Amino acid sequence: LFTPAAPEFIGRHLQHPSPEQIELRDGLMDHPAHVDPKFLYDALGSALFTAITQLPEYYPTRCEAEIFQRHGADIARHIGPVQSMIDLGAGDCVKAERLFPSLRPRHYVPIDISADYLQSAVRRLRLSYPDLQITAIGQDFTHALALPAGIPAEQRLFFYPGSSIGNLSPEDAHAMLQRIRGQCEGGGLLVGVDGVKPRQVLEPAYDDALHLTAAFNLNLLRHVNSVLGADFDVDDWRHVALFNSARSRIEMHLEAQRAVRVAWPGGQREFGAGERIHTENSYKFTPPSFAGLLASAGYRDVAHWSDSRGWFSIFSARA
Ligand code: AVI
Repeated sequence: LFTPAAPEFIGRHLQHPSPEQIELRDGLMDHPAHVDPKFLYDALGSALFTAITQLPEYYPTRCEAEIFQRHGADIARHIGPVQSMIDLGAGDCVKAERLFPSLRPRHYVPIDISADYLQSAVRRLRLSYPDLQITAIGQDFTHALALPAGIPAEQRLFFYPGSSIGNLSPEDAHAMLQRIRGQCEGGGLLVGVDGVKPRQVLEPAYDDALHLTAAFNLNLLRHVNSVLGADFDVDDWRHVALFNSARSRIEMHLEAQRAVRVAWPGGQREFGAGERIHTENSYKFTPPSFAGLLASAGYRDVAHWSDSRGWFSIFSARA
């Protein structure tokens, strides 16, 4: 049954749709439907992602921590002195914090689309590091990167951990790397990259036994409901994660468990049973393929370190 939203809600959403509402509406009407993975990260989504990083199946976070633990001194040597550390997708800021003792930045600039979540992390950091200058920015940096003035480019180290670069299409990843380079010429980039590995390892990492990743993916529908005024019922959908080896990426989808009609102010769509909404890609790279991407985006002096199983790598490069 189609229940229209309250008139004032329709008015607010229809007369002046925000860019986010237009993006969502267009993605939902596409064939196949898609929603940008940034909509995974409302406050609950960010908390669910933090929980995912503690799952036994989700290896990237532990592999990355192992690399910093085993090779931190080497990595710090390769980077050289750091004045300002700009943390892209900082989340709870814990990854950057682990590097403070070896990199010793004077200024920390965490950037995250989930501004509320970032604020609470920064409150905690300010207590622990009273001498560290912190400038927190709530921003979707995937299309544009606006930084506070007064930090010379050559003093900037961009920190992009966790293989978040893999959530971008190859074209967007290349553009993003170029954009970062444009902001730190003479400075550097430290980026975490997930490796290609057997499906038996990859798929459980994105479809865990506790169903936390399923909750993370399904929560996107609630976020879409609140941004677009849509009426998705989470119970109508199920989480699907699969490794597409031809494209070297994990794909996450939400699959309709039955025929459903979803409405939002000014629009609606019917989904057949089994029809999917594509919600995320997570690209996996071989070390040479990522080194090639960095070189094509203009970086030099590229070095990388991997964990003991060779599952994950940290790349350091000069801009
Ligand atoms: C944030 N990003 C690197 C995660 C990944 O592994 O692609 C997002 C994620 N999706 C499902 N689990 C984790």
